[in-house]
Amino acid sequence: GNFQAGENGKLLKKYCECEQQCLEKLMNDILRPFVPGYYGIVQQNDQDYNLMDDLLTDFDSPSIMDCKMGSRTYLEEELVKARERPRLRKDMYEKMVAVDPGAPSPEERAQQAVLKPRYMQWRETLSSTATLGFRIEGIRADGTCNTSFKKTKQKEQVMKALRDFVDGNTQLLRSYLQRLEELRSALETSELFRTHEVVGSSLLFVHDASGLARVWMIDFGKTVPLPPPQTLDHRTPWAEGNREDGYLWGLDNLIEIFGGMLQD
Ligand code: 4IP
Ligand code: MN
Repeated sequence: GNFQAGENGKLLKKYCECEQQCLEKLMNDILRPFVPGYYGIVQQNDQDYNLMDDLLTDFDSPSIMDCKMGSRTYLEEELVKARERPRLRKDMYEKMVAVDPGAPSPEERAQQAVLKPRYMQWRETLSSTATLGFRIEGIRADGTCNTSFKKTKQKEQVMKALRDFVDGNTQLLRSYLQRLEELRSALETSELFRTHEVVGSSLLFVHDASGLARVWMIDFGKTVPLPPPQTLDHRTPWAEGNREDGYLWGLDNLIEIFGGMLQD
């Protein structure tokens, strides 16, 4: 897999240069408390890894949720690549028909393959990514993994998944909501966030029976610097070329949903 257990509360994640650059910069950014601590590159069995904090060490049998943030889950360069040298992806076609046999177009069916942007956009519109700016990728609780959220799209479906995740515990909802609001304030002042396109990054929610609940930003393999002096507000709708990622729009929606659940 992508991960190896490290020593004393650390984790090795398969090296990715983009992620390495980002983690290094995050260590000097206001976002530092919201990301895993980063300790540089290490080698193991001829493979390079990024060494970072294992975010689960302070928890006892944690419940974990991964929410992929943003309204776009692929870099704009994927569109350029798909136009200039289209690569037929049989693996993505297979993943598509496994979820919805009716999804491929007649042409895609004939080719038994799809282009990557097509697959990524299909995933976005099937889930809440396109309509809410985030989606639940997976939840792990009581020793079982649930990744069957590919069609979790409506606000009500999202709320049900969140309520199940916290097992109806409103104090946990409150803790998460507070942490999300703190994160939003930090994001709105972060120099790194203003100057980077943040795609495919997730929020990791972790709690346990003690009531400890935290949220971290993870996965920076597609977080890339913009050419200066370009900046993003992360709320403006995406149009090809503007590089907006919808990250804060998604976080606004997530915060509103948590808040709404506390009102019910
Ligand atoms: C995956 O699709 C995810 O979108 C990956 O994004 C993406 O990796 C994969 O593209 C794609 O197959 P499923 O989640 O539906 O399986 P992420 O890494 O953000 O989770 P990229 O390379 O875009 O980061 P390929 O091209 O790696 O297969
Ligand atoms: Mn992820």
